[in-house]
Amino acid sequence: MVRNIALITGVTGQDGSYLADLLLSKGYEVHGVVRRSSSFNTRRLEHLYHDRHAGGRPLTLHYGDVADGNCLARIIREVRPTEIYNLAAQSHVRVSFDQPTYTADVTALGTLRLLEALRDVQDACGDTIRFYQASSSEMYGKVVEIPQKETTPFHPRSPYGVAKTYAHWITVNYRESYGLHASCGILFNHESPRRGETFVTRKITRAATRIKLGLQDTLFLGNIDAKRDWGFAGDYVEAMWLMLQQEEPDDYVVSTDETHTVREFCEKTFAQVGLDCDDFIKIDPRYFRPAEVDLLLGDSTKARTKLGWKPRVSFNQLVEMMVESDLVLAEQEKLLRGEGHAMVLVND
Ligand code: NAP
Ligand code: G4F
Repeated sequence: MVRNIALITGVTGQDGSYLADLLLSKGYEVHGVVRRSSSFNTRRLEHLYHDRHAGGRPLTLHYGDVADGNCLARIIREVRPTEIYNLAAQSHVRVSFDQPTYTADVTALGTLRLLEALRDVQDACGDTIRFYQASSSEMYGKVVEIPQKETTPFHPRSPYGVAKTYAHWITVNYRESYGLHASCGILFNHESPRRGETFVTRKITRAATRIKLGLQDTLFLGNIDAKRDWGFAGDYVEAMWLMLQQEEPDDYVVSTDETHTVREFCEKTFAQVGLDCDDFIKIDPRYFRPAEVDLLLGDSTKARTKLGWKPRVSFNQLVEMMVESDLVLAEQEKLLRGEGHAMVLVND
């Protein structure tokens, strides 16, 4: 019988939760690494917990951290996965300027620790474990070519971009040195209703919906001229899985091949709730970065032809989906406020 056992680091994040949904729906036994936290950090997985009680397949969580190589080896030995998806990272670009050493330790060296643990267990147990690395379009940084494809040279512009470039190359190096089935997905920005609230798209959809319901009056932003190639996270996790189903490991760009400014994202979002964004946006220098990535635009021809992958959700549909979901949250917040409950608001 074919064993399909996946281990996901970063399972509590946006992509980890969509990937867990996808793999469970495909009949995988799914395990996730979760960091110990003083408060719950499994919010994005709650629906799976409820599914489990309704007879769905189980998701098993293991305490661990990519800063701790010993625990990674122990988890891999216990789980004996057939596929590992490395999604764990300090993934916020602005924060990486404030915490460069920590970002390097988790995002760059965390990948090396995981590859070393995989190699040790693979050698000791004779298993073959396929490996996925979450590489990023942020590695292109100050782009030398438009659009960016697999062969475009990297020029990272942030400690995060530099850390991801290390993680990318160490994965390629382990593939070439030790014959690992290790693939890197160079994913362009992807968003969803589960996106962290301090990334720009979610910050905008949260603010517009809260402004609409009278819960907020201003949206403070940084560089609204930056251009990004934004897709839907649910589509992108499918590309991750497809990469590990190929006979040969390889690296792939995953993108929509369309680019939009942050301003356009604001205009569409506010228009959807019947407002004009110019009435509410204030530019705050706090949100500018010491070095910016001005333009990202992918060329995903290789993923489309070799993997048979394509994005299903358009830019407009993505905005609509996020606004709809955040409207519900804003309505709930308003209701709670009416009942005298306080809420902590995030606007970073
Ligand atoms: P995310 O929502 O920020 O999730 C990051 C995950 O990593 C969370 O589960 C987080 O745990 C976990 N994590 C952080 N530090 C860790 C550590 N020391 N040990 C173990 N786990 C740790 O990011 P995402 O948007 O899902 O992205 C997934 C991956 O793809 C990341 O590696 C990101 O850098 C990369 N990527 C993302 C995009 C994008 O546009 N979303 C594009 C390209 C590449 P907590 O929940 O406890 O914080
Ligand atoms: O949403 P962002 O923070 O995403 P960014 O920096 O592109 O990084 C994301 O995508 C990468 C893939 O290229 C991932 F690897 C990474 O993990 C992360 O998921 O910012 C997008 C743009 C930037 O140009 C930023 O300067 O929006 C601009 N921006 C303008 N005002 C802002 C804000 N970004 C944030 N977070 N907050 C603002 O107030």
